[in-house]
Amino acid sequence: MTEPWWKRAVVYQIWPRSFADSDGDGIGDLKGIEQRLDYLAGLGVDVLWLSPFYPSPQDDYGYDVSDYTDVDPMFGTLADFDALLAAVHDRGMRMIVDVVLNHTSDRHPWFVESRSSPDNPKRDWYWWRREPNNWRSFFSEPAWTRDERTGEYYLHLFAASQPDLNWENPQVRQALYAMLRWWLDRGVDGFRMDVINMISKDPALPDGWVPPGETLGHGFPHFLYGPKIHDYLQEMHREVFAGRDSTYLVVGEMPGAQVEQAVKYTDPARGEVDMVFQFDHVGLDYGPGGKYDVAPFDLRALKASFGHWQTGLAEVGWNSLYWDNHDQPRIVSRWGDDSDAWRVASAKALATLLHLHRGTPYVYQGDELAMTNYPFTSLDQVVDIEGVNFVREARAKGHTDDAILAGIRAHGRDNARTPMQWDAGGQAGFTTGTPWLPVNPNHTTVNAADQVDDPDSVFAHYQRLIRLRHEEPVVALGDFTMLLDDHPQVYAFTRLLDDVEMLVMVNVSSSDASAPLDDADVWSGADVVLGEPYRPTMAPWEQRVLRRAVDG
Ligand code: TEU
Repeated sequence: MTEPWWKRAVVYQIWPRSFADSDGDGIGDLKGIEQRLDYLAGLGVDVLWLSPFYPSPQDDYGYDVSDYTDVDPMFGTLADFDALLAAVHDRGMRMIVDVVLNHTSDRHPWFVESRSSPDNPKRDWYWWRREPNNWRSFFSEPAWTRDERTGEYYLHLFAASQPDLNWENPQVRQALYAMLRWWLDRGVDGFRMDVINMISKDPALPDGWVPPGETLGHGFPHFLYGPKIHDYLQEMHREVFAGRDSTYLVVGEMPGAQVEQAVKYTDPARGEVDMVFQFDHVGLDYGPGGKYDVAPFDLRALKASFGHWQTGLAEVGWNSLYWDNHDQPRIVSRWGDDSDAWRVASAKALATLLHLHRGTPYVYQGDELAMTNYPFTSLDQVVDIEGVNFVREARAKGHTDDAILAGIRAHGRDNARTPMQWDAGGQAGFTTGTPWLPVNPNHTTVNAADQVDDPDSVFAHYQRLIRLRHEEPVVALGDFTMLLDDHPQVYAFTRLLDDVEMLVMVNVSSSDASAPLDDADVWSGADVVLGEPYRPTMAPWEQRVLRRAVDG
């Protein structure tokens, strides 16, 4: 059985607002992306994931869509989109688009109609209630807003300007399926589906558990794995992809998804999605206070999490592999070491660790350059709605600005959203105008121009890893076995396929490590694919990838 193409692919995420600005308005756009396609082809990635570019009031930077089948003028036109897609295909790459199916903008005509009166035919396209339940939204406020016009409340798991669609209503589902078919007819190669595991709610909308000292409840058990989630995903798959001969890529973003659920979601026989973005590892350094309460990182916890998912989807299903995206801080600053001494080595080490697991790797724009977190100095610099709402709530709870700033500096989403660093010039080559968000001052030393022709650069290391996945079947398809589970510094594992075994060892720390392997002798003479030959000690951020032949 031939494996689907995406099992050997590497995906590159573009967050259009901050990738490349072609018209000097300080905001990235589609023409800007097209102008940088040779850079992406040179990196070797197979698929571009384009975060939302649709008309939007930009309250949540595009994840509040007011028109699903057009392009926001700040990003360009549908003609620009078609030209971009054609140019991507001309270079042998594919492109998937981000679709936001759980909620729309409150400026979307569907919601404008729905809120107009209780008798409007689209009233039931959203969740309206005379009395709200106690759910908390993901953006630090009640998940219900009272609409003055009718005195009723509507549900929004995110911002008040992102009302949730009511998937119980078949008209809603059919309208979304038609939209998805519209983009497939336009030639896109698949979808990244935003918070797709939240589309089925428990229709009783019961109150959630209220943590001590809090007033709002956590509704997660009532919408993160709703009663009809598998029915809806299977219906969508039938309605959207049936009768189409291409093999598309569909990745579902699923906060809170568990391995057992992911096996069902990604089992090809069930016709739901191809892979999911799970959040287990991105919460490992969250303290009891949540995302902005930063707790120490423990490599053993990461090994336990990745190991759990590697084993859990070894037989059925498929993993996505990611450190970063537009919602996460930069990994080299988070679990690497972004000091001048270790930034390059730690970025390469973390890339090797991630890319050689079994699953499809995702590169977030700038990861391949070791872009770092932004040196925020004040809470006034926070522009992301999740951060802004968190700051307001934390201040109301009496937290000091210094404490809040520490959380924002470490885990704020704006860290991932600073403009792409193309060169050391004024605005990092991102724009000839004034960027909508300041460029990271370290762009003078961290930029693409300095790296694309440097064989020792982080960019070149990503090229090697991507080539390895294309050329070595063991990387794409080999069985995974974790080693040294309890080692606090070294992450080690093997991959095995037929008569080829690969050993991957990475010192995930800025200090020397001792990491003797029980079967060291079998690796002493192995081929060195990346890094250093085997020896029982490892230098800070040292990595080694060895290959040997085994009896198949
Ligand atoms: O993110 C869903 C999500 O769970 C994140 O918001 C998460 O809560 C947090 O930021 C990461 O720890 C998706 C999109 O990726 C995000 O940009 C949107 O804000 C959100 O959905 C609503 O559409």
